[in-house]
Amino acid sequence: EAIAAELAVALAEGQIEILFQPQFFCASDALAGAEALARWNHPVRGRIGAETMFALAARAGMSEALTRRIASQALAAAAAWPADLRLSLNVTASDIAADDFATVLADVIARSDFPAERLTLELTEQALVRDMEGSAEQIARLADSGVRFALDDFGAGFCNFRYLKILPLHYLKLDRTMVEGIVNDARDLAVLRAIVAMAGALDLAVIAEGIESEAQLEKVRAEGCALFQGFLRARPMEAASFARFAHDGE
Ligand code: G
Ligand code: G
Ligand code: MN
Ligand code: NA
Repeated sequence: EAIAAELAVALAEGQIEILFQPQFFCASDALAGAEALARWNHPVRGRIGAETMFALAARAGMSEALTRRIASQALAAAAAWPADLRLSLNVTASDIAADDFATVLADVIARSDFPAERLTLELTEQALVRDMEGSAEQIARLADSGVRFALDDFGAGFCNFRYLKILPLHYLKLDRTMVEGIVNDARDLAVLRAIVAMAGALDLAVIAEGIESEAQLEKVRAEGCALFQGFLRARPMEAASFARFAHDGE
């Protein structure tokens, strides 16, 4: 099919680009690592976002090839970072649905120069709904090898608390809609406070996403979020820019 051929060209010719968005510790403002955000720079159609790209890959039966490429590209870049920084990768529904998801990822990690212990995989609830128990098994296998897991976009959709019970999670990543209103809306702040308390009871570190103002940062810090990410401090950047940012703070 046409899409499969185009994706094959994209993989062969390096049209898949990965941007890295810095993540920081709330307490110290120190750099903690980065989230890899992939996109397809198509020579004719222009920039294709990750979601569309993965939908096309799924249709073309190329999900695994795309996942392998993005993961290995991101791990290769991260191998040159200072050794205290973590890398976060997003995991899609088609990844998790594959029976050999854990094996594929373990293989990519083994071929890289980046240790499993510094890798975080961000899972969305949407990625988990299809087969939660099957996914949980594969997630547990990767967790045993040192990979950490984050539940991404928390608060954006239907929250199924069962994920919190059965998955070996390390982080809870708040969707940016959970952060947007906390400065001006008492109810929004109350929801944030309750989630942070729950996360604390479950021994999960909270990552606040979409921090765009100092006032928001002050609030998530005061409420006890461990980490933050957002345009206030840093936008997603090219690999070389992030490497500079990581080594000498820009
Ligand atoms: O950066 P951007 O606005 O394109 O991100 C849009 C969405 O695409 C986000 O929800 C993000 O999690 C997802 N995404 C970005 N990069 C990847 C990737 O490499 N793999 C997967 N599965 N999703 C990604
Ligand atoms: O769904 P996920 O969390 O994986 O996707 C992260 C997305 O959020 C990326 O597309 C990234 O560009 C975007 N993002 C990160 N920080 C901010 C921010 O401060 N404001 C807004 N509007 N988007 C952000
Ligand atoms: Mn994410
Ligand atoms: Na998110």
